[in-house]
Amino acid sequence: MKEKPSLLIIGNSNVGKSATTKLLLPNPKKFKGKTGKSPGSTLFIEPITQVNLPYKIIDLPGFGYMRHKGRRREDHIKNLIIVHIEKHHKEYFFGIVVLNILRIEQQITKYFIQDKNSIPLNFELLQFLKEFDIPFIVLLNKIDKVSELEMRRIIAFFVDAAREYGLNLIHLDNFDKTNETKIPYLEFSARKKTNLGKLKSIIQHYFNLFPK
Ligand SMILES: Nc1nc2c(ncn2[C@@H]2O[C@H](COP(=O)(O)OP(=O)(O)OP(=O)(O)O)[C@@H](O)[C@H]2O)c(=O)[nH]1
Ligand SMILES: [Mg+2]
Repeated sequence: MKEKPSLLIIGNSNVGKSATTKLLLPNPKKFKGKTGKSPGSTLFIEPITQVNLPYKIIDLPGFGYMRHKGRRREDHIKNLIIVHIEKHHKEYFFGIVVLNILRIEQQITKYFIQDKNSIPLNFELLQFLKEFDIPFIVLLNKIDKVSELEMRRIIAFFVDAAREYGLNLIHLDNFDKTNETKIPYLEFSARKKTNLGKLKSIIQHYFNLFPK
């Protein structure tokens, strides 16, 4: 029997990757990975498989935001992720890039101020995934922590900044699945399960398309 295709879950530390993973499992109680208050809860690349789940989920360790745990470990994790994707990109039918909506502005502004020639890590990651032809969605998580107005403002800022780096983002509701030059995004809350149905249906769409 052929291996099940994989779903990639990637993003900075503590953004809610494991919390999102848990919501996709038919049997969340059996999920051994933990979600935690301390960044760096997930440290190993271990595929999650369940009998009633038609694909594997790879909940990658988070990078960044681990300064107290040391730069060397941070570089190590970044390397681990790059090597992993280079080696396994063909097995992925879809990817979810999880961002913490509360950190977006700060992160982008930091790069603009520090070094105008450098590119924010998350944009770098989006470009990296595009190069490997893995279709993916950007999940703006933790929207339960901001007001509707605040959310709209941050999203507009994010979409504008991304465009400057040549990344065209579009809301999932307006995303054309037959023309993937744009990258879909979706506001989300793993805590409140906001838009979980929409997320599941785009995952299903790409799962069905994947050659098995
Ligand atoms: N308010 C709120 N908290 C959330 C949400 N999603 C996750 N969290 C919390 O954020 C913290 C980090 O969540 P995790 O799922 O462990 O994050 P992670 O990205 O897997 O973190 P690492 O494994 O360290 O990279 C936990 O305390 C979660 O309960 C959300 O949508 N809203
Ligand atoms: Mg985790």
